[in-house]
Amino acid sequence: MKVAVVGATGLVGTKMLQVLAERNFPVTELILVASEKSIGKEVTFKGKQYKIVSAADAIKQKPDVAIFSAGGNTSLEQAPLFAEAGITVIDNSSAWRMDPTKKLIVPEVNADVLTAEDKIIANPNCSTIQMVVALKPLHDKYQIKRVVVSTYQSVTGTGVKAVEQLMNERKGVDGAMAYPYKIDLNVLPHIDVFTENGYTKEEMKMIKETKKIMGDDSIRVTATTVRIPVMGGHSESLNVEFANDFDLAEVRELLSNAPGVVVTDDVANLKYPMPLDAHDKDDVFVGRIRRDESQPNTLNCWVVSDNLRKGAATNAVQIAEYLASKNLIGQAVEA
Ligand code: 11C
Repeated sequence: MKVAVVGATGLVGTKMLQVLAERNFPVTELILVASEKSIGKEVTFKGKQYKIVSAADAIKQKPDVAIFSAGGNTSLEQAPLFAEAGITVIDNSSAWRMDPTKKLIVPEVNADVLTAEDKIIANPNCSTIQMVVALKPLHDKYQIKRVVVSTYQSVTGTGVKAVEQLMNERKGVDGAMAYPYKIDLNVLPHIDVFTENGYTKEEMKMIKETKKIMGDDSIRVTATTVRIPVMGGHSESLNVEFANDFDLAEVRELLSNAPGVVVTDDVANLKYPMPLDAHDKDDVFVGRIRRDESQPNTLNCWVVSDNLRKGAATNAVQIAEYLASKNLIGQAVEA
């Protein structure tokens, strides 16, 4: 398969190449695209050097699939150009997620809705992805009424500049600020921009995207998203109210058997998910599974995953793997 990676030099783009290589995605040709200032630079994939090209050059080379992690504006501008040329786009930005004509996909949850006609497919926000992977098997069994989520998110979700800010602060070196405040030894209850209702865009993404991916508008979600000085992945405290009662042993079994989920829940031996352990892994780790004793049919749990992996690159590559396995790439008539 001829694969283009658009935004190949960013944190997610770099992880994308790592994941494509590790999972042995059948790349017959690789086309790397980045912003103008990177054109001509070389990037290594599986020991071979590739030169960064422009989006226009990439389209001329007619890849089968283009995986975008280049930001919303680039995606709004360039994804349709790829799609019009018959190239299937899997997009990591927020540009197309809530567009009713585009599918928002987490393979463990809703890959079955994909068809060969889907030429721009949206990859959800990282904090939403790990949450719905854990929620799906429980929703299928007990039907979720409401989720209260609080997040503890890694600086890698912001990008290279934020990682540099954290490292500079740790070394006591002055440098550019990715956040309005210090992040080391601090916690910022603020991810993405604030919206009119007092919530941040990150919080609204978790609310809206969850309903779309789960295909169920009746699920009520409220979120507080928080940045912490951590690198390995995002953590989430979930409080989930179900329509039906549950058995804790059965919850553990459902999660243990769910695709993409690893249950790490043995408090007697101090085993619970942590970002240090989730770092560079593809799974969603769930622990601290317990009943909310303050109201009926309600569960508390703790969910951790590497936001650059399952939250971005891995999920996008899994979408491509699904499309390839079902022969859904390159079948649709060119627009
Ligand atoms: C963060 N969740 O951790 C964000 C990063 O909509 O794809 C991903 C933003 C997005 O800051």
